[in-house]
Amino acid sequence: MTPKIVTSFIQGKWVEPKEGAHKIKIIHPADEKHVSTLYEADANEVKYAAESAKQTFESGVWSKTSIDDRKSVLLAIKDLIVENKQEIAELEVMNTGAPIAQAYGRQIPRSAMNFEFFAEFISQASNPIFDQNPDYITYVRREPIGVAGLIAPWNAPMALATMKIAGAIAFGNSCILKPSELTPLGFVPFMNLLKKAGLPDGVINMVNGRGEITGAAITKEEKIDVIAFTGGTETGRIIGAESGKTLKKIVTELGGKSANIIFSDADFERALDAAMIAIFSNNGQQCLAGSRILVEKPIAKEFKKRMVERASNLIIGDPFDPRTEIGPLISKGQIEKVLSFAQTASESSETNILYGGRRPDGFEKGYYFEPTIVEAKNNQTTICQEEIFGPFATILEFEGIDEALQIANDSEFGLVSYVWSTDIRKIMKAQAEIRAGVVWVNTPLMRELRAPFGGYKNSGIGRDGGEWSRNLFTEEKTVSIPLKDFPIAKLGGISGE
Ligand code: TXE
Repeated sequence: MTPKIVTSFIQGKWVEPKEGAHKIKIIHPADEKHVSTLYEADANEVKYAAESAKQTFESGVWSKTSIDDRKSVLLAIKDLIVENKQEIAELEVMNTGAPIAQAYGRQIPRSAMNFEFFAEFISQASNPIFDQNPDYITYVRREPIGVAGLIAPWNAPMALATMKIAGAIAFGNSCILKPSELTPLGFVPFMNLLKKAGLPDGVINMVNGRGEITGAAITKEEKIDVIAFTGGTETGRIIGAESGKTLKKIVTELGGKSANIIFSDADFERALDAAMIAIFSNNGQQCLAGSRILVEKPIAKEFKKRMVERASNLIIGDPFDPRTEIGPLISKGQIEKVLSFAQTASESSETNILYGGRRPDGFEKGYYFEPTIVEAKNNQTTICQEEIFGPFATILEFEGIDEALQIANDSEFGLVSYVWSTDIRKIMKAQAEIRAGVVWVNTPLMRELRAPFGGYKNSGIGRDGGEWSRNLFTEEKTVSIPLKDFPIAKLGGISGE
């Protein structure tokens, strides 16, 4: 059942809808129907959420519990996500238009896994001791930082937000989540399961609303100590600047225009399968999309032909149909943005649309966009430089590894990259020289939660994952204790005595 309204969730309770609140219509992107209404949290409501989170933190009810107790709550949250996966997945699809098979197969399992991962992580993490100096023992304590402000995007709402939530609370923090104003629905059943999992009220709070209102109030709030943000690069700049004013710690995971380099010695079929997944899964709306496909000249013609064939076979349809491979884009704004890139491609002499580039036939309603493949003559074209964020692949040809790496690095972004080759020398050169936070060699989308994830250049600042999430969400304290009495200089004593 789709909740009729969504408000804030603070101190374990849903906030009563306020008459004067700004209201946002939640739209199902497949038929453009108004399915729910969001009541926006203003700056006062964000303040209330921050006070609740701070008091909860300071009370110690969560921040001072034992690791074993915290671990069992995190595992209970994971179990409850699995138990409620149908409801959560359906709301996620209702909200995002992502194909249900992908919500079941990837997004919801990942949401559950985030809690399991951090439950296991905290039970194994240890801190360094320095005992090189025989007169002292010096060790490092990790303490929760306080209140985390978590600002999440709309493309994979549950999977991305729960990575932040699980990381924040595992280390003892309280948090305030702000989902995207486009996609609050899946968080309604999620917030409702927290009590049952044994999480004290006030540890996870949620406020909803537009970025420039509710989001901005989070970045300005002094009681918030750390911000974790995933979203667009321009928004990242604003959030970074605002957070700097109150000296918050911050991690940002921003846009990408990731190169997928396919050498002529690659396993062609596997590279083709992976290129399809990397650009067309989640309706192409993912930061780690392999959106710039670089193909070596000898195989380029065949690769383009086969990719077009595959794209023309993709099943576009109702995101609730388990066979659907491509659903609608998230919003009217997003489809207009993607269509404008198709327009640019159709007008430029530097680009050639091989497939798609328009709304598909038979879909009068909904934000549907055909899977699209465009070849570009040079990497300077708009469609090779800007993040499009839709099922829109650009293909460039190259000759030899030096040109491939030059093109791959010729981008303001550097989030992930893909390399397909059977030649270890090429692989080793590429993994060393690519300027991106992740290099996937002969595999698509391998998210190892133990390893750091984040971008170079305009793709962000900082990393998350295992130890890197711990760095973000904890303070480090160095404690030194002498092992014996030693002479302390007697300032103000009688000289020489
Ligand atoms: O994202 P925004 P938008 C990229 C993608 C997309 C573009 C714009 O290219 O087309 O960004 O998308 C909140 N203070 N990605 O405009 O605005 C906002 O409410 C505080 C890449 O929808 O960045 C939402 O919760 N918060 C990406 C979140 O930021 C603010 C995922 C993200 O929205 C704010 C999404 C402000 N001033 C888009 N302004 C990825 N890296 O996966 C907005 N927000």
